Amino acid sequence: MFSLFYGLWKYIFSKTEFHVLILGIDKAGKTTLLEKLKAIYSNLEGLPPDRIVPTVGLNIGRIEASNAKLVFWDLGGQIGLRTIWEKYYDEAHAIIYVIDAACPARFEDSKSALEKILRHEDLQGAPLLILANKQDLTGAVSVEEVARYLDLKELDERLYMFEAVSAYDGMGIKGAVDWLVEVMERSKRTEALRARAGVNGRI
Ligand SMILES: Nc1nc2c(ncn2[C@@H]2O[C@H](COP(=O)(O)OP(=O)(O)O)[C@@H](O)[C@H]2O)c(=O)[nH]1
Ligand SMILES: [Mg+2]
Repeated sequence: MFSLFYGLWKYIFSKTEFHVLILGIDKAGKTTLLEKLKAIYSNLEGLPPDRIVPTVGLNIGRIEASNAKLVFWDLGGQIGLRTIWEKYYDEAHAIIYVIDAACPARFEDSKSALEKILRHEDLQGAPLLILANKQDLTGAVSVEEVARYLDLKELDERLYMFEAVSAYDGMGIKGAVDWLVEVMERSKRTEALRARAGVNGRI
């Protein structure tokens, strides 16, 4: 009986909550973005203590947007922490990839880190939102230029969007989140994650 209710609970839960990875190299602005997301969607619930993961290099943010519950995982970007990323890949509905648009010197590093992410089998089909961050800085390059620089080859089957944002002043963030919710609701990846949660719950 317990397992039946647990399965049902798990199914309902998995239907209403989306997990979004915030990735990018260090200093791209991931944590600043997470804090801005929390500030913009201020009807956030507090994080229940039992769900706080004390792992070094991981921040969690929960918001509600467009009638969906979103859980953001901000994973540390330093090289030494990148192995932690993979543990979260499997459960993610979508990826936000943050790039410091004002620092072309690190575009190459950013590009290769993203290519590695896109090749990872646990992230297959996860919609991808690429943010050209720090647009408030005069030295920031445009989102078109960032897209041209990245010249990504592995996006054919993936839902993706580039967006110019500023994690400082909030520019572009609402539109980006709206897009994210919309694509997560209809992506094959979400369908697969739901099916998996449902099957596990019934066992
Ligand atoms: N001007 C500006 N600075 C930013 C923006 N986002 C982040 N930063 C700064 O960039 C640095 C790295 O940000 P942080 O969020 O710690 O990067 P993370 O390592 O990717 O989590 C910090 O000094 C931030 O204040 C932005 O949109 N505009
Ligand atoms: Mg950070």
